[in-house]
Amino acid sequence: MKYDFDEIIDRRNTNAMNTDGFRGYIFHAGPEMKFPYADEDFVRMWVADMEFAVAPEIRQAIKDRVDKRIFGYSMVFGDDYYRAFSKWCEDRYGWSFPQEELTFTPGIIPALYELVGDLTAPDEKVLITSPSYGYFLHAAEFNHRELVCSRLKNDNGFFTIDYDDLEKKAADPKVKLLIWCNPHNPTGRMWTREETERVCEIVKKHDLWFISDEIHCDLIRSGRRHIPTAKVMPDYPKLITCMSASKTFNMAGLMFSNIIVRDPAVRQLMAEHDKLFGCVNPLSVTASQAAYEKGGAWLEELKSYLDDNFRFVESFLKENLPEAVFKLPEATYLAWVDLSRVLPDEPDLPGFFANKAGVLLEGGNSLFVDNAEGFIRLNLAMPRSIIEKGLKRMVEAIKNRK
Ligand code: LCS
Repeated sequence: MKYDFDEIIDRRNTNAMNTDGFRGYIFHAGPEMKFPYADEDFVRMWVADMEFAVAPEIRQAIKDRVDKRIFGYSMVFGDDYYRAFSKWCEDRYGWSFPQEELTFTPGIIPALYELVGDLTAPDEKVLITSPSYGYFLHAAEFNHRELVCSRLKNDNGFFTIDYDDLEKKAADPKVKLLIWCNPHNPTGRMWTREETERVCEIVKKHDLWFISDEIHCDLIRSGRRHIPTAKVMPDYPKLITCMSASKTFNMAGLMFSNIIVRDPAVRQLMAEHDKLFGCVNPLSVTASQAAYEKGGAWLEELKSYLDDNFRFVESFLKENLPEAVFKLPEATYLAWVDLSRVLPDEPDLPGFFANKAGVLLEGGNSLFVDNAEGFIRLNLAMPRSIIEKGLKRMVEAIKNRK
């Protein structure tokens, strides 16, 4: 391996959410919340960023930009960025899109917050599948829109779409927007072409706006290929695709994402509502472009390392926690583990593991909206030695509780 994914990097004093933000995010608490573990002794398997160093090719590009010494107001001019990103999409997904459809936001969360308001009226509803990434709910709440959940079906840890239920909910005349997640956080499903086609048919039939959040589309098991929703419905004008190098290359803090919007009127609305007037952080553009131009080799090694992390967790759980239900996910670096048979009467799984095992993780409906009871989500984007330590502590805590 050319890149070192075993190195343990000290993230203290970097204002990282991962190290310093868990009280607020997981427990809705402030510094008054005490644990039997010092903050630096936690094994942190929660927020979806990685413990790995950003690829040296990207770091070098940022350094080169820093050496230009001026960081004035910046926008994405010319077509260098578009060429880099569209080549990435062409090479990896066999898909491309016209340059005028490409817009930028400081993260996909801000895009969701804005689009829910732009695409729906106050009495209209937003449809998602559950369990769900929490910010799909928060985007609806922020805009005071009602959220409707269609529960994914769980077949022994493998999740599928309940088409009858989705169709029934899409048929509600007040439902105007489907926020779709592909690959899916937290279950790790990569929707197949057939599955995507059926969902697209439902969307078309009921004339919904369709946000396809594909932020996890590069973080897939080796050998797999992502199918953008836009490739399955090449002509549907009400589709918006969200992608970003931020998750793939561990630079979420740089706050830069690609929002591909087909409808010119929606692009216009987004531009009007853009509090940044189209300005972007120059270091972020440089980093994203370098990622798409030079990050491919690093990503392939990362994927291989993650594949091994997943195999390690699978065999560890089989051996040490056989009642846990866990299927290797097709995508993401997140393990979605059903502990309902292991800890059937534990109402607060993140609280239990933080206090009894010194492991920070997310789980349950309070973080994943609905249909998540009894589940925990483990972030595996870290050196294997840390994962091993975390899992051992978790198993020990479960034994002590029994
Ligand atoms: N959409 C999905 C499906 C995500 O999983 C995340 C990050 C975002 C959007 C956020 O995008 P950003 O605003 O950073 O561009 N997911 C996270 C998670 O599950 N835990 O921490 C972050």
